[in-house]
Amino acid sequence: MIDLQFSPEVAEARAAGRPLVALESTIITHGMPFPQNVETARRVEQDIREAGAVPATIAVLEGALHIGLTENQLDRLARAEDVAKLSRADMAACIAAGGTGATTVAATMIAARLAGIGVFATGGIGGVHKGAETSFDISADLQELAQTPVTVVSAGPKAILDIPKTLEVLETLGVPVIAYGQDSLPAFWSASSDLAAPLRMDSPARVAAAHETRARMDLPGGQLVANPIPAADEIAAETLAPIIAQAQAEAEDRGIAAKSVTPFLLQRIFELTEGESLTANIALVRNNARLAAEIARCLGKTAP
Ligand code: PSU
Ligand code: MN
Repeated sequence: MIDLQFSPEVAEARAAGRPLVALESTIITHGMPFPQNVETARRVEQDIREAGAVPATIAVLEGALHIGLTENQLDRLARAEDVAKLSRADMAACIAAGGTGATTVAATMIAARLAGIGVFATGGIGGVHKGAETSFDISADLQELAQTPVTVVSAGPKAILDIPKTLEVLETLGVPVIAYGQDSLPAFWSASSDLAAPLRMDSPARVAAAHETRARMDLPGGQLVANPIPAADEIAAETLAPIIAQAQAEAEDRGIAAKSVTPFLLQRIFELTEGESLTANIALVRNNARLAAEIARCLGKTAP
């Protein structure tokens, strides 16, 4: 088994059997500008503590897979430029080469499983990009959800994606997609979409019970929770649609491809909304962190 580098806070929580919530680091290095990225990362960790769980932010630093970062490590990662964005395909290569990289949803799920952490909070998962019928751009996050048993709390697929196609692929892969507290599938910056979610759950205990039932059935793969952004922070889908379309057209004109697509789109939408998309993104991540902490607290407490 690969060595894991636990932060003092996470090591202590493990020894005491306290509930842990994994957090990714690509959102810090590629999803938000400095200094909002590090402020958000710290704020989200604090939200998890206040909700009675322990945060474990995951990253690869100089060849070591870290489960939980110190203040200093978090700060250095947030300021660093040209950090690799790691997914299933390149995480091991980065570790073997002694490199440094931020973990995406897929890579964070792999690390969380190795560390025995069942729940992970993020903003939005990667999915099927618009135009995937020609570009074939489908995030490795979807395959990961199909094979790694971690419950991922998101605000739904990012609205830059083709959401109906993303749902279809998740269905094909056998991934439970659970809207939290409503019937409609949340769409990241907007609390609802015109698509019904395949499943609905109304309490953290129910999500935890479904997670544990899957484990007892020996089913590979995780669950995707889609937690709607709080109403006060959402941006209407109609407002965003032309902005997303413009960002997408620019990405195509400039030949942006592969790993750069999502970071480019998020950055352009941030500029075009004059920061409003970032404010909403921060609110939804915090909301997901609080729910993930509640789910983590229920794990191990549901009846077999
Ligand atoms: N959620 C956010 N912002 C982000 C991400 C999630 O609010 O930047 C990151 C996650 O790491 C996710 C990645 O795995 O975007 C998706 O990248 P891609 O589309 O290239 O698979
Ligand atoms: Mn992609």
